[in-house]
Amino acid sequence: MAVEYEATAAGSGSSATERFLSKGSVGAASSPERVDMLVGEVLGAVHETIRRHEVSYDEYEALKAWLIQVGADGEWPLFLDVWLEHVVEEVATEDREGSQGSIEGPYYVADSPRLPAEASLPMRDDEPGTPLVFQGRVTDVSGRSLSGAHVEMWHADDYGFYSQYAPGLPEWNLRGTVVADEWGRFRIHTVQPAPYQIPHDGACGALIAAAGWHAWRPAHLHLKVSAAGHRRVTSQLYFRGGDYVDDDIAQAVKPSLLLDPTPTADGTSNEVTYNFTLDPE
Ligand code: MBD
Ligand code: FE
Repeated sequence: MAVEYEATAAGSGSSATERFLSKGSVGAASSPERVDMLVGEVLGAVHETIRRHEVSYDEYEALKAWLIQVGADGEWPLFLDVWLEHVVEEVATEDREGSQGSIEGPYYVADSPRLPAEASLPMRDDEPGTPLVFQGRVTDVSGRSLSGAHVEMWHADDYGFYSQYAPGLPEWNLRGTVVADEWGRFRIHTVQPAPYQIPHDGACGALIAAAGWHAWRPAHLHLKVSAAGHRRVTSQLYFRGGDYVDDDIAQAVKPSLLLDPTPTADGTSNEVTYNFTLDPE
């Protein structure tokens, strides 16, 4: 069972907003014709829902207050990545031949410490959780080694907290960029993450409570795997049979992303092999 903890919107949502804005990634991505079509369609669908279900003024005002609160809580990255990103990811990667991926989510940080092909992620001396050895190989679609590929990994700790988004954790805790060896191999020592609970004191938590949903994502490892001349794969890997694997609030689980770790001979840790195949650019 997952460990209960106090997730705060103030702690994680607002730092995700700040980081996203400072990336400067907000800009004109589409022509006026396309904006007209996309926004027109979305608004048309909302209008249709209002008519079909006879949405009242009270409900309209509740929506208005809630939308304002999402911004005030800094939870737009959380809201969008939990409820929309999985479809954007599906559309963006449907032509891939190589490894499938999943959503990035709100807690990626670029430029994590660079580590050799066999390495431990930065962690505290007494880092809680079952040790996990995550190993594999990065190849192209014809099976050729991608020497020196970068395997970026970030994940929550045993309590479901991400460094840089929860107070009290070392800056790069459980985040690293592992450089694969000349055969594309890597071996990463870390600990198994816990399931992640969406913060419940903010607007997203209020929506979840109002709709009677649960607030959980299954335990997951986040990865970005890249090599020169190849398409980067952003992925998440899950633990088969774990809580919420079949019921992820972010709908970001795919069968090819399930891990089956096995205990090592001495029984002190789990070990799993997972290989990545990158499409050409
Ligand atoms: C997460 O850890 C996450 O990966 C996503 C997609 C949304 C919220 C929290
Ligand atoms: Fe996550």
